[in-house]
Amino acid sequence: MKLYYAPRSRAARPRWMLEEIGAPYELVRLDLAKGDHKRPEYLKIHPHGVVPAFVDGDLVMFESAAICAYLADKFPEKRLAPPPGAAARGLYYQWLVYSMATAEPPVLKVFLNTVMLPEAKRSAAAAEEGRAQWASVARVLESALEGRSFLVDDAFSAADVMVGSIANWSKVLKLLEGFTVLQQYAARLASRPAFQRANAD
Ligand SMILES: N[C@@H](CCC(=O)N[C@@H](CS)C(=O)NCC(=O)O)C(=O)O
Repeated sequence: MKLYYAPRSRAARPRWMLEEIGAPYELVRLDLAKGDHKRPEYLKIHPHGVVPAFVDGDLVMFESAAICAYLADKFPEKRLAPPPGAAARGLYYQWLVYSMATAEPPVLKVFLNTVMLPEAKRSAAAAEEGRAQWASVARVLESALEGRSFLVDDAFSAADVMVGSIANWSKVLKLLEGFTVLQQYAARLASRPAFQRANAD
């Protein structure tokens, strides 16, 4: 298994999964500042030229959530996903998709408009809109996590890798203030040795 990776990026999610699993893998580091991800060799692996991308034998794939879900199924003995057909599997799919479709966009909006874009291109209104949208996501997550440690069946899963990575990103952007349950969830996940190894650089 080979993971195309850059530090402090969404590639930390499948790296975290790989560290939870403990199977050997190769980390291919791309220097985004040097444009490694836009070179023709890499564009053959990821047509959008972003990280992560993942190779396992003949399989070449991208999208962090899909890679995490694939890895959970490849190593069923690690119990990182409820079994197919179980009711919990439905909720697991729900949170995996929610992470990308609903939770990440507002965090990205705040990040772009407060950190990433050049100052002249930032919009305070867009950042505020992102904060409001995130608050509604945070309330939904807090209600799902009330009285439990993890999202699905109270057992750690790939859904926690996805949602937890977004919760920890939102913490860096100071979006967790006032959301105590989510703060504790983010801290619980960040204290896992596999999370720390995946985010060490
Ligand atoms: N939805 C994709 C997003 C991938 C993505 O946008 N990656 C960013 C880093 S977090 C990237 O490579 N950006 C470099 C660029 O856009 O030039 C995923 O979750 O895998």
